[in-house]
Amino acid sequence: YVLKENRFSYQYTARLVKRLQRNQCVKVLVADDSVVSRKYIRSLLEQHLFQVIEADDGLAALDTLQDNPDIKLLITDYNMPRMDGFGLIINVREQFSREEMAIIGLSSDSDQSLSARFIKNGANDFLQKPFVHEEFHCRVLNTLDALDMMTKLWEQANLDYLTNVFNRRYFFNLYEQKLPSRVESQGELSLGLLDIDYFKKVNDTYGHDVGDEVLVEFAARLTQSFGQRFCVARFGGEEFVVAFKGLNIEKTFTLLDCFRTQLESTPIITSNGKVTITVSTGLATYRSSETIDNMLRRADLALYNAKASGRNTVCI
Ligand code: GH3
Ligand code: MG
Ligand code: MG
Ligand code: MG
Repeated sequence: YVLKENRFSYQYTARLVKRLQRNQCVKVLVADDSVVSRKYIRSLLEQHLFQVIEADDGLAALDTLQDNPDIKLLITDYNMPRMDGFGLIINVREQFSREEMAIIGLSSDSDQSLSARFIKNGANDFLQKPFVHEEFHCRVLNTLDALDMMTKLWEQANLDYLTNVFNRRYFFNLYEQKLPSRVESQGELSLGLLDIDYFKKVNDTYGHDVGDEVLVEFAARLTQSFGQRFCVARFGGEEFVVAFKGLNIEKTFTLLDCFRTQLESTPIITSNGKVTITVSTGLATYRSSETIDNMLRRADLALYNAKASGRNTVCI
């Protein structure tokens, strides 16, 4: 019986420690016009090691969010001057989805319809003031656990399991159908289709695990070179795509060719020694009102030409 008890308490403690570690990385914004209320909520959150930022009304909260887009949880009062809680969350939901930020509404108002209205406007939960500490903590932790779970689900659906770049599904969700309007609003668009040369040989020579390491490093270099500005996705196997938007074809070509020369001159360090790889790239630039499938077909044709002309090259 004692053992059982210990095991329970060990698991309980482990869960608590894990949560506290998570909380340390979580920024919470508290929007409330009452200083007393704000300080009180801050003290409750800090007991659980959260990073707390305060705002004294809805407009101030919006400003704070511009400077801190990594805020994970917004706790907002209803009645506030300049902009109330509803105005605030309607604005916030235009910029941050439920997968990106959680919102808990608060009010000391006795109006019973407030909780439903908060939730309809985009809040995840609502608390009536005054509340008991325990309920506050339970709701905050539940809301954040749900957010973590949504983030995990989103990542599993949209990121490539091996290399952590976007997957095919994400790429097509982003570009399918909406192509013409997207290109018009963002300027030129080119797709670079990159395929590692003779990758089968890497697997055959060094083994599949080293092949995986090479793919991970190749994706990391793509992200390093292009990931900040452009969408980098793994299409499957050793084939990747980069969507260059707002850049003309000459500049895009230069970037891709630069990546190619850097790749061939910088061996990849693996658990089985250095491996040098090269890449062939097909490049296609958007033509008026064509579909993403058509662009990809043209990029694939250019890639075929790059392979046929001896590999380690960029073809248009
Ligand atoms: P080419 O220059 O014509 O592109 O030749 P290649 O050998 O790169 O192309 P091919 O399509 O014949 O072979 C691709 C290889 O990539 C075959 C497959 O086993 C390997 N591959 C696909 N996905 C993975 C993966 O996730 N991990 C590893 N290690 N290998 C993979
Ligand atoms: Mg108020
Ligand atoms: Mg290949
Ligand atoms: Mg291939």
